[in-house]
Amino acid sequence: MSSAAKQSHAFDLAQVRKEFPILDQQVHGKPLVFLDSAASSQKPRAVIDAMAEFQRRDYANIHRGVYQLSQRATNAFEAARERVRGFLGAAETREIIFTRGTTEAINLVAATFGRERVGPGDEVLITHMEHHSNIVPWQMLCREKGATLRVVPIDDRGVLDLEALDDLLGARTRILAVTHVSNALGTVNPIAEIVAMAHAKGVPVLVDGAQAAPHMAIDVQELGCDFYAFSSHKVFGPSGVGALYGRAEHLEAMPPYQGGGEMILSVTFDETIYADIPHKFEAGTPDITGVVGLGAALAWVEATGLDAIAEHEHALLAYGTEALSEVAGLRLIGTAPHKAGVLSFVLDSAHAHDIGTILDQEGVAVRTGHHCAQPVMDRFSVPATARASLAAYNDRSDIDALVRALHSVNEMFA
Ligand code: 7TS
Repeated sequence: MSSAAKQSHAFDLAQVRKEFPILDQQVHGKPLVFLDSAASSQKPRAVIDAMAEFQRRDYANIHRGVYQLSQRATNAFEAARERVRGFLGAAETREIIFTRGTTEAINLVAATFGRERVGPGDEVLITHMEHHSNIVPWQMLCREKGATLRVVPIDDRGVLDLEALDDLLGARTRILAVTHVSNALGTVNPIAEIVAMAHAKGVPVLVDGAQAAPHMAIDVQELGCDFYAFSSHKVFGPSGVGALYGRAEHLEAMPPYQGGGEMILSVTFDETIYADIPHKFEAGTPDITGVVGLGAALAWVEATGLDAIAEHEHALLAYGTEALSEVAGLRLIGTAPHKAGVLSFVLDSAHAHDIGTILDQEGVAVRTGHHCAQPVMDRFSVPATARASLAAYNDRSDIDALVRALHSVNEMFA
């Protein structure tokens, strides 16, 4: 079988596109070309329907009622936790904590694990390509504790300097927080190798998986990391929910993040006994329907096949990289040899915001700005970039539309 035939058997792009009803519309009289999935992905019918059905038939608060509906809702919620476990390759379901998303997951670790571990004179290590979500919580912790935030440099392609990383992992390093995939550059970091380097020096590792989860198969046991965070809304699920994986031995030793209902075994005015993990970290009524939606999204991803998605996106990234090289005055920001589906660029002729506005008139949705990664913009001495980001449902015609629209930007500003 030819590789093309093999791919079409494994991954039916036309069918995938059909499963996303939002894609079938016009904006400004032009067919919608959605190239902003790194900000948030669109939702397949399976997710939209699962959430609607759940609310129509099974909705109730969880972990408390003895009645049918509450039990059904609890079962659906806990089934989603088991699905997240499988998705991440975690050993145990109790290692999965539901959060509001990646941002809250990182804040949770900084405020509990971090606060207990980091003291005056200690160091927290991050990299120059982090999203603000994986910078600011650590900066806040360092301020509070009189600790120092150290930053691993990146080169002109946006590749992490692993030698510098090794040098920066020192006797005072208490945690390393690193992104799996950069949202602004697309760089895929060699997480297993990085974790091995950190662990050799006794440093635990948190991985920000927000941009990896939609694009590649993840196995936290193979990666060896201590924590792994991702957001539902970037992996075809609803916004407002996400998950944190943490090794059971860490989670058990960590103090709770927030206090309230759900996270206790018993409460008196003198003393509270906390619930076991994962519930210890899930105070208050969660986004129940959102979690059910996340479960449906991961089921969709698994049925579609992450390896097939990755292969499709990789081919599309290569096609897009080649096609953009033909646009006059375009410079790609982020040219690492190992990249996920992000095409960040600047044009000589126009500012990123003008590019975004003109592309929108052509029906092409891209994000422009600093992408919540201002240190990356500083590193490349640009105020902002335009970023086209790919998902399973994009095809070559989307790239062609982008390139056509960029030619019209050039003509307009010539
Ligand atoms: N980490 C990375 C690498 C991200 O790309 C994002 C969101 C976050 C963390 C935060 O995720 P949240 O779901 O908690 O908000 N990135 C982007 C983006 O690139 N454009 O909009 C949001």
